[in-house]
Amino acid sequence: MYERNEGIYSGHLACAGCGATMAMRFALKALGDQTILVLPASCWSILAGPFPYSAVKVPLFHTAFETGASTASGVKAALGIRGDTETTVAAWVGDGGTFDIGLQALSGAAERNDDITYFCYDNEAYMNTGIQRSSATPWGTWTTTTPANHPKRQPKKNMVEIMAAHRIPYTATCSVAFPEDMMRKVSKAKAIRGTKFIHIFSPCPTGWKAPSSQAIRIARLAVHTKVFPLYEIADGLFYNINVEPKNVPVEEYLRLQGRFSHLTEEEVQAIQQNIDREWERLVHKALAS
Ligand SMILES: Cc1ncc(C[n+]2csc(CCOP(=O)(O)OP(=O)(O)O)c2C)c(N)n1
Ligand code: SF4
Ligand SMILES: [Mg+2]
Repeated sequence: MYERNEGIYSGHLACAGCGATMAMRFALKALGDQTILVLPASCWSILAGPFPYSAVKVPLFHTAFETGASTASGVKAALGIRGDTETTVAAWVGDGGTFDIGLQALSGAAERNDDITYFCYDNEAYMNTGIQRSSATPWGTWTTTTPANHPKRQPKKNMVEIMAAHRIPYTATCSVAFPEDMMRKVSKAKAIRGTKFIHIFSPCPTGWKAPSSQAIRIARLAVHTKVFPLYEIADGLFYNINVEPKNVPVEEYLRLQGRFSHLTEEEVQAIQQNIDREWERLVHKALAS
C-alpha cells in the first residue's frame, strides 16, 4: 500500500547510511502529500537542501530550535482558521530539540492536546553541530563533550514515559529497521485527533563511528537486544509491545559502534543489567494494560 508513495527525492544532503533520511522516507509514505512539516534546527535543516531547492515533496517550515511543537500548533491553528481541518501538521525534530531544548514547547502542546503529530528522530546526540551529548545520549557513550576518558555518566532520559504521563492519545516507538511497523504506526497516528508522539530510533553512522553499511543492522540489533523496544501506548496508559526481542546480548550491539569502544567488560555488564531491568518494567506495564 505504501510502495508508490514517495515523499523524498534523491539528492538530499545527508551522510551515507543516515537513519534520519530513511525515517523521513517511511514517515512520508504513510503521511501522504497533504502534510506540512515543521523543522527546527537539526541535521534535517541542512539535509532538506537550501531554498529554493528541497529534497522533500511537501511544504517545509524551518523554525527556531526550541519551537518545533509550538510552531506546529500554530500552523495547525492557522489552517483551522482557513477552514482546513484535514492537513496533517507534523513536527520533525531531533533528540536535542525534543529531549532538551524543545521540551517545554512539546509539553505545552501535549497538555493542550493540540492536533499535531510530533516525530522525534533520535540519533542520541546533537549531530548537526558536531556530536555533542544530549539527554538522549545513553550512559557510557563517547561524544565530543563526553570524551572516552570521561564518557556520559547520566542515563538516557525516558522521553516516551514523559509523553505518556501527559496522557496524550498515542505514543509509539519506531525503528528504521522495521519499516512496516513504523508505517503502520504513522498511519494510525494520522487518523487520531490530538497530540501524537512518535519516537524513532535513527542511526547516525558519522556520530556513532560506525560504517554506513551497518546502520540498519545496528538499528535491528537495538530492538533485538532490548536497547530500543518497539511498543505503543494508547492514552498514556495502555501498553502494547509490537516486536518480541530475540534476547541478543547487548555486547553485539555495542561492538559495532566506535562510540562504545572504550567500555570495559564490567561497564558492558552494567549496561546489560540496566537493559534487563527496564525491559522487565516494560513487560510488566504491557501485562497490566
Ligand atoms: C537556540 C539554539 N541553540 C543552538 C543552536 C545550534 N544548533 C543547531 S542544530 C543543533 C543540534 C541539533 O541536535 P538534534 O536536535 O539532536 O538534531 P540532529 O542535529 O542530531 O539531527 C544545535 C545545537 C541553535 N540553532 N539554536
Ligand atoms: S551527521 Fe548523522 S544524522 Fe546528521 S546527516 Fe550525517 S548521518 Fe545523518
Ligand atoms: Mg540528534
